[in-house]
Amino acid sequence: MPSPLVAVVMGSTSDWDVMRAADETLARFDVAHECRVLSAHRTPVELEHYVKECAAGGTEVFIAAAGGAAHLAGVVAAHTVAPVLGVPMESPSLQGLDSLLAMVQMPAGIPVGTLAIGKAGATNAALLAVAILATSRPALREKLVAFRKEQAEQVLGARLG
Ligand code: RP5
Repeated sequence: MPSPLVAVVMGSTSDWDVMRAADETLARFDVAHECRVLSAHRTPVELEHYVKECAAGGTEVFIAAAGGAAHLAGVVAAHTVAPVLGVPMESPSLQGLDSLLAMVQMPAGIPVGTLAIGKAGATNAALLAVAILATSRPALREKLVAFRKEQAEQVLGARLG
């Protein structure tokens, strides 16, 4: 199996309802990607193996989603020099503020680009992954420009009442 261009990992199946937005966004841009459930604490060995295998096989961007203590994205970043985009999941106890603070507070040296909590973060992580890939892929850049144009037209064409 060839490595996906973008690897999307999440800590639990309970994250999938939100992370579906990243999957759908990457699919919209025809970006080869794979979504997997792998946990930093429940499956640490398999996670390390997956990240190293993807990175060696040509994966260019990782997206990692987790909630609560949310160390998944940091652990992914520890095993690759490819860009890692983190999506904090909304948690039942602290509404995702815990996930956000855990993810965004990476000590200097191992960066994680942290997006917004929840679905907006999932969508934007995918769009940012597309933008990263588009720096060296003119066709993908064109698609991104068209997406922005379509979005602007929807806003400008909105009729209220
Ligand atoms: C994290 O703990 C997962 O990313 C999820 O957001 C959270 C809760 O996981 P479950 O208890 O629902 O499996 O590891």
